[in-house]
Amino acid sequence: MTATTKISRPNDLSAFWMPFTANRQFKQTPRMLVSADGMYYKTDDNREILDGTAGLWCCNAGHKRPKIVEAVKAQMDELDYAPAFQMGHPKAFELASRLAQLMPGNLNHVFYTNSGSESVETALKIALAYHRARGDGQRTRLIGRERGYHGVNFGGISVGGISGNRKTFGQMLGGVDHMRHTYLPEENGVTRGMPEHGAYLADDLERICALHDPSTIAAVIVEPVAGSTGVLIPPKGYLERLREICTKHGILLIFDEVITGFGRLGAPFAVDYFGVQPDLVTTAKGLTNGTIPMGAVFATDEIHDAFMTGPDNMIELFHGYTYSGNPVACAAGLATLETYEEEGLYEKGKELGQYWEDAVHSLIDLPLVKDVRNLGLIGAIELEPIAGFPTKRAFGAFLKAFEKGILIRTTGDIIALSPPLIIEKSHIDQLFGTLRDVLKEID
Ligand code: PXG
Ligand code: PLP
Repeated sequence: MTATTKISRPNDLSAFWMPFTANRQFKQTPRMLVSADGMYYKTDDNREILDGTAGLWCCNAGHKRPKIVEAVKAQMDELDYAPAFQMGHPKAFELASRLAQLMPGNLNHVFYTNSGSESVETALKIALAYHRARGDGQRTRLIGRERGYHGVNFGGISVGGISGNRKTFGQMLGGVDHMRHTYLPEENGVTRGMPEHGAYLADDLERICALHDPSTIAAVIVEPVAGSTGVLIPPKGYLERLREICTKHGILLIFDEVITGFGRLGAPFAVDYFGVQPDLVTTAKGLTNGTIPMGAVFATDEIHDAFMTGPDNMIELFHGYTYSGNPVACAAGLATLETYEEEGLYEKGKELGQYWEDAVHSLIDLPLVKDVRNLGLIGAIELEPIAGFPTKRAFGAFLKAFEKGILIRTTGDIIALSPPLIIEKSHIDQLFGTLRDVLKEID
């Protein structure tokens, strides 16, 4: 039977093994999105759903943006694919130059990947290879943080700090250790913006240095704001302190900006927002507005140049993906950057920040709400868990919210919100008005 004669069975959901999904539960009562425009999705039963999460933190300019749609169509007509190794095409260079211009400091070199997970693997490998290229090859340890999320590949889950993502997958990378996470509910509960207490948590890196000896440590990787594990905002002074300790010991600092990149905080990157300069930055998601899979790792001049020393016919870094710098992804990336710039979307987190913050904090009076926190256009509403049934309450909220026409995201018993940056005050009112009703109605 050929593909064209194969009977289509739209009601058969069994073949698609869905990611990070309770497959059996979902397939009993599926939630299907069939189109999207601007701030709204549409479901197969023709309901509009307000997107409170920018897809999965990636559609920062909202949906079906004309410039991106046109650029992708035109690119498919012109050059669909070009080999990525020992070949180039103009848009890959153009996009890299524009990205390097957008990123502050001397993070001037861009390595393309296809996802956040691949960006993380790439950055960790560059860190190891950098030290080796400089004759410092004993630096092989990688340090992450509890409650960190760095994607799902082996390097990322090893430096990541989520037990559910780690426990099933064997020994993972050797030589990895983890710092304490930055959530201090006693001291910093119900904080607006960055918490006051906890810069000292960065000193946990000194403890790890004392244990392993800093000369064995290649890199530290952190999310400037931890997203996936429930929006953990760094205490004032924490990232600065981490930078100081890394510099003191010759350890590379990697910021994983897969979520914070491309305007989420009200600046192009967390690097701008916090004014702390890392050595490597990982990105993905918002780079193409979520349309075509693409990630990018930024490296400083110093790191890049350390590789450019041998004979010039030598491959400097044994790493790369079939789709690194894919032309269609590059076209989407260029059109995305133009859309962000033309519409002032990097500024939105600042412009709407106060209104957003007030909306997030307006929910604290509800009995089920235990903590609320926010930064830029990110918000978290932490619920009291149902005793003995962690995650159940928040998932109930997610289902009820979808029924009532808003898309929220939950992790554990935390609701995380991260709307497209084109959001307006009326959408914020709709989002939080509906969420208030949801939180009153659920068990
Ligand atoms: N690093 C960070 C900081 C991330 O947030 C990744 C790496 C991995 O990216 P990819 O493209 O491989 O998924 C991420 C991804 C959620 C959620 O709901 C978050 C992510 C992905 C899916 C859902 O919090 N973050
Ligand atoms: N597996 C096999 C057998 C391959 O040939 C390749 C790439 O050539 C890969 C995996 C890696 O694929 P990608 O470059 O898309 O990551």
